[in-house]
Amino acid sequence: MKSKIINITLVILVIVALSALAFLIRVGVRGDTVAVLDISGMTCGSCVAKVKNAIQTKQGIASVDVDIGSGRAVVGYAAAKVKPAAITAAVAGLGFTCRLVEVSNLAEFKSRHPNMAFGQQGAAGCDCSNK
Ligand SMILES: [Cu+2]
Repeated sequence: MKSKIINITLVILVIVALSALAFLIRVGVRGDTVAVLDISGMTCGSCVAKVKNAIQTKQGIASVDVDIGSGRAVVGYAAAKVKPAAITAAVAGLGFTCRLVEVSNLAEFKSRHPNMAFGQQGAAGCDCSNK
């Protein structure tokens, strides 16, 4: 009985440790560039989740914010690791029409959009719903 509890505790600890590690690896990407995408065809939260996932799983992505109302996605990424064309292609691959609106480095983006909130990674943790 006692060893069963210890086993369960161990399993839980391992799961927590692994998810913490996965999180660290993901936020470990330092975004130095911000791409703003115009996406048409998103109709519900599931579309948003699909778009987010398609972008997020690419290498070099630091943050993804998708706003269904404006059809805008703001993506923070490492320019050395991924090209904006690859990001739009990932979204287009889902069947959405995706256009690259703007690419700027972090400083440019902040000065152009001073009211956008940034995520803790220093990339575009943008709250587009404020627009
Ligand atoms: Cu949908």
